[in-house]
Amino acid sequence: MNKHLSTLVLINSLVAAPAAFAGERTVTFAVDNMTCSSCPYIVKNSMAAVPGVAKVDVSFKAKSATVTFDDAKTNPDAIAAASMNAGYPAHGARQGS
Ligand SMILES: [Cu+2]
Repeated sequence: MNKHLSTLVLINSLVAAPAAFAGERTVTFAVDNMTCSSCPYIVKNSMAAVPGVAKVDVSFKAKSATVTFDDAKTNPDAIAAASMNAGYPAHGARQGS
């Protein structure tokens, strides 16, 4: 298998079977201070910058952020702190999406 092909296989397996990775967790936070449609991008970028975070979906309408992360590398407190440092306190992390 050449290098290019193996990269494609890796990407496919990440997309197709995220639950197969040990230690992966998804939590949903309530996020304060999102007042316009640009805010979710800032929240998303600040949470995504935390090492170990794999995926962030922010809902402006629901004022929430659903984050998938590797719990060997980070935790909900660190993710919430990153958002808070950007001006958007995140709290009430609950399991699942
Ligand atoms: Cu805004």
